[in-house]
Amino acid sequence: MTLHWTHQASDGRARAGVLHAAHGEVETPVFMPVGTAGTVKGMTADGVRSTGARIVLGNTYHLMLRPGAERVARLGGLHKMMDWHGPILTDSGGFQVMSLSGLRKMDEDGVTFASHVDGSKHRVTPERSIEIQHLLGSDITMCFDECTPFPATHEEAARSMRLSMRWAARSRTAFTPREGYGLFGIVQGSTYPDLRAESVAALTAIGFEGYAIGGLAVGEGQEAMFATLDVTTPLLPQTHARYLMGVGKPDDLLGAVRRGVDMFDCVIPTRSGRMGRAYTSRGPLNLRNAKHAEDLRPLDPDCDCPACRNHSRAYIHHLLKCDEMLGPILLSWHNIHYYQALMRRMRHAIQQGRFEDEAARIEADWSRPE
Ligand code: PRF
Ligand code: ZN
Repeated sequence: MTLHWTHQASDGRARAGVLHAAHGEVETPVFMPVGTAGTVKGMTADGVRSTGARIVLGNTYHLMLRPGAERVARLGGLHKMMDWHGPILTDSGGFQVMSLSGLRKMDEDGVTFASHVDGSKHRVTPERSIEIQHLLGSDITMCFDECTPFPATHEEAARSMRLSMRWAARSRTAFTPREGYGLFGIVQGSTYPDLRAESVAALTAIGFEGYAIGGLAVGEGQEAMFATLDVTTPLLPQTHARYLMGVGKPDDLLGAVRRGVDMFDCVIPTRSGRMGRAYTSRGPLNLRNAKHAEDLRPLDPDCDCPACRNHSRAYIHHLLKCDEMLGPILLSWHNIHYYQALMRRMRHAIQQGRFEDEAARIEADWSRPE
């Protein structure tokens, strides 16, 4: 059987389930740490696993530029290269081409772009994106799509979404099915309910092992993102995993799980960790702030990650002030651990039919003074 998702429990529209992948099983709702260039920045693979993470994300765009997809394959594939033996989902490249590369030219067939590393020219088509993801060895391959920029007129969003749907059909044809491996379609259509519905219909007619919701968290704001989820997730098959791409902050995750999303990825825990920010059960902290200079408390009293077990806010503040690399490492570790604990709490609450009670408690704690 190809990769699939089994339903365990529902509570309102929130769902708990299990993703069955070639490299292992993953309980959902799940947060996938981002391992862009073959590493979750600042962490060993063992460290990532110790946070509770069971699946990580890799990027076609970065790995095709360095070290190159064929080289990753010669090195034994992405799992072996990064010593991550659990499932890996790879993004298809279109989104990163648009946000990172220089000069781009898009046509019906694909995208030509200049590398953000050395300016060299590359071309990606749906067929090449799928081939690259095969070479990397991803458990979950993503269709090659265009993430419609925000804002977009209805006409622009329709043209862009329909191109992504033609690319989804080509991605499906290019994908070789294998036991435990799967291909996810990506719903586009900006914030327009009719276009989201058309996109879901186009993808479900083709048929995928899972369905991602793309084109959100691109500047529309949380209210519009939630409104778009409200009109999209009810249209998706109940039997398949739903993945909200590139989301988000803890309150985005909670609101999206409430609306029926099962999978997430985001650079926020690692990127904001590198910038000195910690997400905690009592809301975010900026550890560069002088108020932490003599604070002997841990980042989060409810956390048992190495940063919280062994170190004080004062020490982490000091590390950041001195630009010591351990500061960002400890904060990335804590943030990923916090995200995993948050997802586990939501999962258990769904399984026990008390999601809204738990959500209310989590939300109240975020704004409760310490
Ligand atoms: N498409 C792809 N990757 C993505 C997105 C998308 O729309 C987003 C949007 N938030 C993040 N990553 N392929
Ligand atoms: Zn911690």
